[in-house]
Amino acid sequence: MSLVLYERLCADDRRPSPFCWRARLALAHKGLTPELRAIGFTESEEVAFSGQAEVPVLIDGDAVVHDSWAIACHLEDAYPEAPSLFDGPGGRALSRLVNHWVDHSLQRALAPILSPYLLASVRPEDRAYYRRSRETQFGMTMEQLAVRRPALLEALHPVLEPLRQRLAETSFLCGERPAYADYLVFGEFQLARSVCDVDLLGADEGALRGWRSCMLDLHGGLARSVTAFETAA
Ligand SMILES: N[C@@H](CCC(=O)N[C@@H](CS)C(=O)NCC(=O)O)C(=O)O
Repeated sequence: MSLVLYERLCADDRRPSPFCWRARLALAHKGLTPELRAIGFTESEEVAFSGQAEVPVLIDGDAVVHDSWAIACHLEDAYPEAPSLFDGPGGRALSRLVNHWVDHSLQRALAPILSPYLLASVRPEDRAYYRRSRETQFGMTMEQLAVRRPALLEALHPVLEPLRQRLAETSFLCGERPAYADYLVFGEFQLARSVCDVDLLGADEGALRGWRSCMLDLHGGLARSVTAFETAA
C-alpha cells in the first residue's frame, strides 16, 4: 500500500510546518512510515491534484486527503487496529476543540514571534512570497514584528497557562500516554525549534519543558532527528 505525505520544505532541508508535524506524528503513532515529498512555498502546483494548495497532503492508496485534521481522522478510521489517536468519539471531539484552540489562540500568539525567523529559514526563492503573504496577514512588516518581540513573548505567557495546568496533572496532555492533542500542541514547538533559539518558556516551566523533551523522544526520536535551528548548516 503506497503512503505518501507532502510537507513543507525550507532551507537546509528543514521541515518547520506545524500542520505537517501533526500528520507526521499521527502516522508514526499508527506505526506507519510514509514516503515524504517536501515542497517549497512557491511549489504549490505539486499538490494541485488534491484540489487545493496547502500541505500536508496524504496519499493513502486511492485516497487523497488534505488538511491535518482530515488526515488524523482518516488514519483513525482507516487503521482502527493501530493505537488510537483519539481514544473514542469523546476524545475525538475534545481533540478537535484543542485543534481550534491551537489554530486560533496558540498560533495567534506564536506566529508574530516566529514569522521573522521563518522568513530567514525559507528557501531563498520562496522569501519574497513568504514576506508578502505574512506581512499582508499581520498588517505590518517583519522588521516591525521583530521590534515587538519582547511584548509578544510577554503576551504568550498567559496563553500557555492551560498547558501548564494540565502538565502539572499528567505526563502528557492526553494522560499517561501521548495522543493527537499532544501532537497538535507540539507541532508549534517543533516549528519554533526548526527556525530559532528563542526560549518560548519561562523559568518556572519545568513540566512544559519536560513534556516537550519527551515529545522529541517519541517514536524513535522522530522529531529530534530532523534539522533544528542549532543543527542547520
Ligand atoms: N487547516 C490546514 C492548514 C494547512 C496550512 O496552513 N499549511 C501551511 C503549511 S506551511 C501551508 O501550506 N501554507 C500555504 C502558504 O502559506 O502559502 C491544516 O490543518 O492542514
